[in-house]
Amino acid sequence: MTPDDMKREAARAALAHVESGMRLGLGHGSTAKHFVDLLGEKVRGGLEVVCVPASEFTHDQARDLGIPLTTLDETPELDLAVDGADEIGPALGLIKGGGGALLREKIVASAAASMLVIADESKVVPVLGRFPLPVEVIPFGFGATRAAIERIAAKLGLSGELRLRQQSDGLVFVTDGGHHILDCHFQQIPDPAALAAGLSTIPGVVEHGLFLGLAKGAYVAGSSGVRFIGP
Ligand code: ABF
Repeated sequence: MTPDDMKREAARAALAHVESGMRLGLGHGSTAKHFVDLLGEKVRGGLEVVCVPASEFTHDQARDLGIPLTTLDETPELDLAVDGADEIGPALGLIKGGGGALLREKIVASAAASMLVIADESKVVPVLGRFPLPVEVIPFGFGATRAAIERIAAKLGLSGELRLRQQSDGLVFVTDGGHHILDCHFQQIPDPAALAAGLSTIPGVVEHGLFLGLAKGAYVAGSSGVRFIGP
């Protein structure tokens, strides 16, 4: 199986949780894209769901597949959110946001009674942090926000480069919400809860990519098949 086949198999496993009548949150990224593709097939087969997409990309994909869409204004409570992750650590703690959609992903996941993660085995890690932690920041006051993040990191014994995310053409990346992303290369985050709490105190931080206590399970696909990681 190629890594892409694994992502598709993880997505297929999560699809087994979807029933007619459900209100779904749809994530973003290449694994979530497989889920949306497979969901589209089910919808064409008669499955009745309404979905809130977490990115413009997923919105357009779902719309093109004929998947009924709604918003969190019309449908503030969801039954299930299904999304990928950049890292899956202990206790189903996640790093997300490599795809640049972490804010909407977190809003959608938080609106759902349950969140399932879909990923290939490469995403499972013993300690979060090898993947640079994305922190979404307001452009205004960027320098002060960056300095505040550095202070909080230093207090927790974390060091590493904080890099403003750029697009391939060298321009600063702008999120769907009009913000920037600072990728924090900490390598290891032994206490994700303390870092999450610290980041949340900084006014210029819109959100961060630590998703703690949100995922209720993960389907992880490897060459020998799909396994479930539970709480
Ligand atoms: C999103 O997709 C993320 O938050 C994460 O950044 C990414 C995972 O990407 P992929 O599924 O392409 O590996 O859900």
